[in-house]
Amino acid sequence: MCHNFPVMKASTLTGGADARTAAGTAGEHALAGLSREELLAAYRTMLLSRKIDDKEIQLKNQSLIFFQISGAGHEAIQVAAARNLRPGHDWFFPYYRDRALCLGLGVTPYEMFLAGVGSKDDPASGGRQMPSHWASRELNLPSPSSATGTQCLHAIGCAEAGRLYETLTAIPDRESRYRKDEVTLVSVGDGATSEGEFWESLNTACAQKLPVLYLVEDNGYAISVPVDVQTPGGDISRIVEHFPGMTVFRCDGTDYLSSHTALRDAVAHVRARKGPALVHATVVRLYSHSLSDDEKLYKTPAERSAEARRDPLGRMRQLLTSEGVASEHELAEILTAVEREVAEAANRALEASKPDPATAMLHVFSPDVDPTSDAFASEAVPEGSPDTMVASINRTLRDEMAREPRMVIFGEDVADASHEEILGTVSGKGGVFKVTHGLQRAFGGVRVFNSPLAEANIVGRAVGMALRGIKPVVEIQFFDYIWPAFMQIRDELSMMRYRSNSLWSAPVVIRVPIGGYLRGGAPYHSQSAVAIFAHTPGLRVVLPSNAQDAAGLLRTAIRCDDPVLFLEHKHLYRQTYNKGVYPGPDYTIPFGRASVVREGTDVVILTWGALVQRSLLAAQQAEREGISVAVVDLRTIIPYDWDTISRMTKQTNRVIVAHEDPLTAGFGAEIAARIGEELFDELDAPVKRVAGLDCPVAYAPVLEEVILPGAPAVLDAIRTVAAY
Ligand SMILES: Cc1ncc(C[n+]2csc(CCOP(=O)(O)OP(=O)(O)O)c2C)c(N)n1
Ligand SMILES: [Mg+2]
Repeated sequence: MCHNFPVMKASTLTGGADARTAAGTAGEHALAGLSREELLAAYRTMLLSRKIDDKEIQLKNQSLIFFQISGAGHEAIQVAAARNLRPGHDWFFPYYRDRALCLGLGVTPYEMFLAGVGSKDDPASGGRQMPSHWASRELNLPSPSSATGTQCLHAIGCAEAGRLYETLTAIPDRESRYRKDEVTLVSVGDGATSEGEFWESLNTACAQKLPVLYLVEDNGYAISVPVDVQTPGGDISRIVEHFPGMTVFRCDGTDYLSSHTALRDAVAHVRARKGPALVHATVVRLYSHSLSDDEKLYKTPAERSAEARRDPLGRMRQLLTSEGVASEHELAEILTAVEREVAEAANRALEASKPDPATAMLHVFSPDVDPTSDAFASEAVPEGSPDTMVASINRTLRDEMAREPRMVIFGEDVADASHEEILGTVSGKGGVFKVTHGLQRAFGGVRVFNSPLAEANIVGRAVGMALRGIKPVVEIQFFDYIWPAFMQIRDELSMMRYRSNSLWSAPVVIRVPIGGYLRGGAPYHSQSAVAIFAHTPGLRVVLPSNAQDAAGLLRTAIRCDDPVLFLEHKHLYRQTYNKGVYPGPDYTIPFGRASVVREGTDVVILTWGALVQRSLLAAQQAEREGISVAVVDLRTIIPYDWDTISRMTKQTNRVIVAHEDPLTAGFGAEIAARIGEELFDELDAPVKRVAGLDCPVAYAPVLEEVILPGAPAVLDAIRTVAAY
């Protein structure tokens, strides 16, 4: 959300003029079969929503809360959605404007104000999220982000999780985790439908006929950008209705009866497992985008007053009185009661405690399962003869799939063959590097399957599944192509636990082939940029260099409760020097424990990945020159093993950090800086970095050889540091 400017017009709620000019549709609908109680309850929630907005605006202007975004003008469609769905039974992926929806589901005004004041008692985030990011376990309301559109893919994963629980009978507690007729609701604005994630989600919703209900609340604007600029033809449902299997419903989202009818029919459609549906509701954004925006800068006075005439509250009041559902007096009583409730809730929230500053670092990772602990230290129980790293990873995945019925594997080309009936005739693909070969054959296409060629789709769906306890271990085919998923990784996956104060988490493992030294890998099959992910709080970053470590670290990744980026060096998949004997089906290695792969007394090389072997070769040569070099394989970057770094620095007093990432802002810079800060007195030479050049990896082998550091570059560094 954007927030820069302070102005906001107040609610026109209590004025009746706008209501009188609103177009009523009540007669046509004969009250849509709704009882007096239902209509009044709906009205009350709509009114409550508006009054909370207005109170928040007041509090923001008094600097008692720090952000405000309103749902004014969207209340009718949202309450209709809430009243046609079932909190705690169905699942909900709303967006920041869905106040009335969330009130209708059961979030209380007090909880809303707790978020506004940033209280530690805010049940959605404990003061970590902006207001209007509601979350609740009881209501099946996962923690949302502010990123427009990412929630669409979570909704897909959520709906898939329901289907997985329905299908995978080996999951012990599955009955309590899904409902046969559950619906997943995802709501977006007209602007958010331009995000790729919306379209990626439609692909999967339709291809898999998932029970997902899209609600597009089209207020004609994305901040200041009008919908005709946003969407070809200015009408999203005209485009979406051509998706095979999608059913579109349209309604005037400012008219409660029209909204109710559309939602009732759409929910019934999805609940009956007839496929996904999309409700396109036209609404009005009665206030500026947020309190930081001033819509007078881009909406004409005529446009603004036309919008005000469609105020859903005014229209509802007119309906209720003209149809004899309630008198003006009764509506006034409701207003008084709502205003009292809002004032009391706000006052209570203003008294609530703020978070303790000492808690700022809590909930970055799981407080329950610590993958750095001795609980993950185990003895290898070797089996068979030495095999490659690729074989070791395949075996580990196989053993974990057998052990954990909630685990699923998906990504591009990871299945053996999407059309299972041909598996009798072909041996199967099983990944472009064959890491997942045979897993679909062993565990079936429900648990091992291909995704569309869409990286955000892979990670976003995995997040949605993990929210419900499925254990996705997904593959991004090449590190070079992880970037469409970066939004999902950085703003969703890694942030889910922190932003919700551990109410929700998404412990997904993302396996990614990484790195160069391939001869011909070129700029798009050789990238290494580990440091970018190290700069993503909430994500574990693991990079094994040999077969046995790969097994132990991957198993820890799968069994821990944090999101893990598991980086598999392509060049190391099938070397002979890093082969290992499979260490058994329960072998785990704690994160944050480096491996001293060579002892030495004069210089220590801190390294990981493909540079481990190159450093060893350089160390052997240096030995012949009379320099004793230790080599430390960090194995995990987040967390990194400071104890071992510190001990080895004290032992040798001369340090090299060697990695494949480009030099500038590589993770070596972090380690060097920390050694400089904390161990300066131990150093007999400046910390030396050996790294890739600050350029992409070029195709021609002669270029690749100078761009990526090899043993000669490490040896040069050893000589320099030793001679200092
Ligand atoms: C990915 C992303 N890009 C940009 C923004 C900033 N932003 C917040 S809301 C918004 C407009 C959204 O418009 P729409 O989807 O129509 O919803 P509305 O606010 O109109 O209800 C923008 C650009 C964001 N939050 N996320
Ligand atoms: Mg909009």
